[in-house]
Amino acid sequence: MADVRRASVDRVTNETKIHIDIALDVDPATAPQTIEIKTGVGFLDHMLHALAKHGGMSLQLQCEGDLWIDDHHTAEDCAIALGAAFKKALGPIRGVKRFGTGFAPLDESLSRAVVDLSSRPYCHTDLQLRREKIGDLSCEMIPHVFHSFATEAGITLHVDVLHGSNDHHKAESAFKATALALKEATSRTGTNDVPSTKGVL
Ligand SMILES: [Mn+2]
Repeated sequence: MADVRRASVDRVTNETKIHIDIALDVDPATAPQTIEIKTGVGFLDHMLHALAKHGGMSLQLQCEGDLWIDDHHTAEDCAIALGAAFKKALGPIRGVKRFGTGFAPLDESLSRAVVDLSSRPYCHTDLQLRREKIGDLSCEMIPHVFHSFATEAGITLHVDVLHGSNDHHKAESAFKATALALKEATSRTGTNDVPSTKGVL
């Protein structure tokens, strides 16, 4: 297969210290899928693991964040660093599909995600979350994670929970749908074309 698209990112502030190794491609022979997420926030680990798994990525992500304050800086900064790593691994937008759509059910919940590797950061979310928290992750941070990731990655991302009743299911289906959309958008076309009438993205 073509070269595995990889990147590493270190992001260090007074609030969080993050290291990421990402690979956008998996090859059972030369680059098997490996995922290890340690943010200190269990439900965030679960969501990022689902994103990597179903996005066909390998992802190592370690974060030492100021969880004695709350989960805000950790969730936000992991999403920012992941967006930066994704963008770096992807490189110039050429030879890829650019658009991707994902639908993922989890029992009664169904989510839709649509991605455009547009180089124009935009994010819309409608996740219908009702609880204050899921595990140790504040529900208000879940849309913020999508927004921070999309902004830093430079992509257009729309994520909607179409229906559902269990907040854990809704959130997980939203991350899985996003994973499927990213996987399609980043998949290679076998050409070196820039997928834009402008000739540049
Ligand atoms: Mn789950």
